[in-house]
Amino acid sequence: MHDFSVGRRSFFAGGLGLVAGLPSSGRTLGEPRRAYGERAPAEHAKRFFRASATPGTGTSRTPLQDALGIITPSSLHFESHHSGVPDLDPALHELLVHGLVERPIALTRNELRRLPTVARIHFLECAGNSWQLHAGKTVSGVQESHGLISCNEWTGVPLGTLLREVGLRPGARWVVAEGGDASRHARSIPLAKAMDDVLVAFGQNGEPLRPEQGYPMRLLVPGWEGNVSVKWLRRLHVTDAPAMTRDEAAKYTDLGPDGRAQQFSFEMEVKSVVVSPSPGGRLERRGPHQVSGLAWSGLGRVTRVDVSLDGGSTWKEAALEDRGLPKAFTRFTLPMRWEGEELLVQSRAWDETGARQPTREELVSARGLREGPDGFDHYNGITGWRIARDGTVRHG
Ligand SMILES: Nc1nc2c(c(=O)[nH]1)N[C@H]1C(S)=C(S)[C@@H](COP(=O)(O)O)O[C@H]1N2
Ligand SMILES: [Mo]
Repeated sequence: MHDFSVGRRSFFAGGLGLVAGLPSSGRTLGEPRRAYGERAPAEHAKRFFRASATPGTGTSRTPLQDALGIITPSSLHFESHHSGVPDLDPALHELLVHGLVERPIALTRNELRRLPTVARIHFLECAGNSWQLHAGKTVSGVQESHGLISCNEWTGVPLGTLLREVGLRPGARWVVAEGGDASRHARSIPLAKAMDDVLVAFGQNGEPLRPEQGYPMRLLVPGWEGNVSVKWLRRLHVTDAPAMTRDEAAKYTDLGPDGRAQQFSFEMEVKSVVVSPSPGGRLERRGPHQVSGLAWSGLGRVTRVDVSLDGGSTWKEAALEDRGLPKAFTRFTLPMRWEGEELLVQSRAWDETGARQPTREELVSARGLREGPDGFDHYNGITGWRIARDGTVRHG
């Protein structure tokens, strides 16, 4: 049983250096103004990816270990591209809305912006995020195991508004969204979701989408596997049935233990991870520390997060920096003290549907275990980081 109590000892007990007057700072003229800002030169957080023969294809991961708050900077939003980032001219690129609609239409980004817009904070998570943990692999850190997720403020037109504007014809049941990249990436979305909270987004964190996030417009399908949020959106085809595209037939169909595949598993279920401390970081000194992490659920709000320091024997409820945002990051924190002992730090989350984040054992017994990355989508199990006596942090 671990003693979580921080007691009355101050975070600064033991002294963090004696005060010897004001730190030195120059009195020379500072740097000039800038038309477009840059971060401080001493800050180096960056996306991670391995070099490959086709650099446009593949993923890059968000450095969650460096994340502050719940918003991922646009420049650090993870990427997943099937055929690179297309160079689309916003004046020429059009979104075609057709099929079972009364008034087919083609819209540029600026024409789309004439419709009423909303701004919403949502996470976006690739279905493959954390597959290594399902497979039982040891990871270098939270960027490798969880970095295929980011959380941004997205500005756009609700897809329901756009569909009402063009008018649905009888029999309309699905919306097939197609991207303007070379792969013509396409996914089918049931009409109920399309009319609920899907956005045709053109804004990200207060400015136009970054090219890698789908400029000039993309779908943002809150809470669902990232693959459905079609980037560089060029076509919305309203149909009576799913299109059975490559990415919903050959891919993104979860295999069960009996080898049969589930056709659609859209929702990203409740999940959490400790980002501090996490591998690569280190507890520098004994005494009070803070455990901090991120929790999310594709089914709504996170209602509770527990933290364990002893590998799951005892748990304590963490504080939520809760802004009540559904399908968004929730930051959790818990004070702890460390006196040089070995710890195994874990978190587990609940969402408003009552679902609890499962253990790996629960997931493996429900879904089975296969070799290789295929078949390991939608892993949301509990993760643990080990703290060694010297304060270093590692996985496994
Ligand atoms: N047109 C298009 N849309 C796409 C993709 C793509 O390759 N092409 N990748 C999908 C996948 S697999 C994911 S996880 C998300 C990632 O979005 P992001 O790159 O903005 O993080 O976009 C989805 N939308
Ligand atoms: Mo993805």
